[in-house]
Amino acid sequence: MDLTIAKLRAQEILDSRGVPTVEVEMTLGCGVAASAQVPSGASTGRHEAVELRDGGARYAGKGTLRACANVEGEIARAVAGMDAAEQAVLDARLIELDGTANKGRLGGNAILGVSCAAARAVAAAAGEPLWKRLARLGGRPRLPVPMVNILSGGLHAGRQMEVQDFLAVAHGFPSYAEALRAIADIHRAAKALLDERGCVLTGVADEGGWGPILKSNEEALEVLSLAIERAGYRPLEQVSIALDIAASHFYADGVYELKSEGRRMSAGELIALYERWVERYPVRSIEDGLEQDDWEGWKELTARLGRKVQLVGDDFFTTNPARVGRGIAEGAGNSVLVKMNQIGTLTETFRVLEMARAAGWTAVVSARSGETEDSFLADLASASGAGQIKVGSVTRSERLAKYNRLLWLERAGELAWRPAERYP
Ligand code: 2PG
Ligand code: MG
Repeated sequence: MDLTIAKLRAQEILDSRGVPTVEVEMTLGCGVAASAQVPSGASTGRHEAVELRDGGARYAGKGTLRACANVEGEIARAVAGMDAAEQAVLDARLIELDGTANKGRLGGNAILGVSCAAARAVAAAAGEPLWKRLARLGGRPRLPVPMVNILSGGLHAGRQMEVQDFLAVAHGFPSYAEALRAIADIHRAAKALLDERGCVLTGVADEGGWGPILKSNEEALEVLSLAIERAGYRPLEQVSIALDIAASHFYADGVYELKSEGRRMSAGELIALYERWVERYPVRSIEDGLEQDDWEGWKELTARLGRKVQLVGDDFFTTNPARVGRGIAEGAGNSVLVKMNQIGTLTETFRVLEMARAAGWTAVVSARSGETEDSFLADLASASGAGQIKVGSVTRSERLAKYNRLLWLERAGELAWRPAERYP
């Protein structure tokens, strides 16, 4: 079968916020074609791969016509005739062609689209599910535990609260389907609790979570804890709470400002607050608890909470092998959030997953707040055996494309589900 790259097409499409992004379609020599859509973040990290945007007035500068032109022009010429099944060789060629450290010349969005479309096209040509193809890139397949957004704040919900995500992790269930059902129950119970408190709901936020106006960040934590119990589940044994603090987005000049509560805190005071939350509530995972370049603070956070709590680096690591390597060496964090578009190729994404595994760290495969209907992440999380997936809430179809795809993958019966009573 001819798996050489014959043709690339790229289309400017819209993401779940109505902002342009990129879809790439790859056609192989054998005639099989497949495509992949690229997501886009809002609370982005300083060290992420660069999304190439057009600038100017069109789409308020956010158009992706230049990125698409790069796919159909320079990239297509450079990769024509290459073997699409040689993912590492293809990705290395893309990186070399771009020539910058942050993929800013051709665009991380253009490059990732090509990288993912290649994996899909090869899977389609072989007539196998995407996860099987991806597993060949270095995974230990198993279904992921869902980490699901129930309440939203921060940049995803008009900054009503500073903490960006209050999530439920359903880990103590006999199957993925049962875990997902528990999440839907908790999501419903949270709404009922918010209604009872007479809370003004601002509709759903960017990732489909409830975006309530509450008195404090801690009140959201209280509501989520109550929702778990009201839905009939045992905290810590079946369901734990994860927080994505996204602390870089309320930090300036050494100070974390909780505006909604009229409080200003140092890194040490914020860590003390987390310690209190971990004592009082079933919190077992904290993402981006501190600012993205505060290496000393992260070491202190890890020393104080790392034995009990999963400390996930998102903006802190930006799925970057060099930053994750430093975190492992220095004891800063103990878990990595994996977002393909932060780094820009599948090969580098798998490298980060492998580094985490080798260090005994956990990993969470994550979507972006700006998503598409592409379900690629469900296959990536399953193929890699990352163990956890975070795709937003259980509303809005760009989120459900992934959660629902996992239901089918479980039903096919080839992927193991390893529920753990203790989390992480
Ligand atoms: C995050 C992500 C997804 P964004 O911070 O983890 O929740 O948000 O895509 O806006 O960076
Ligand atoms: Mg995050």
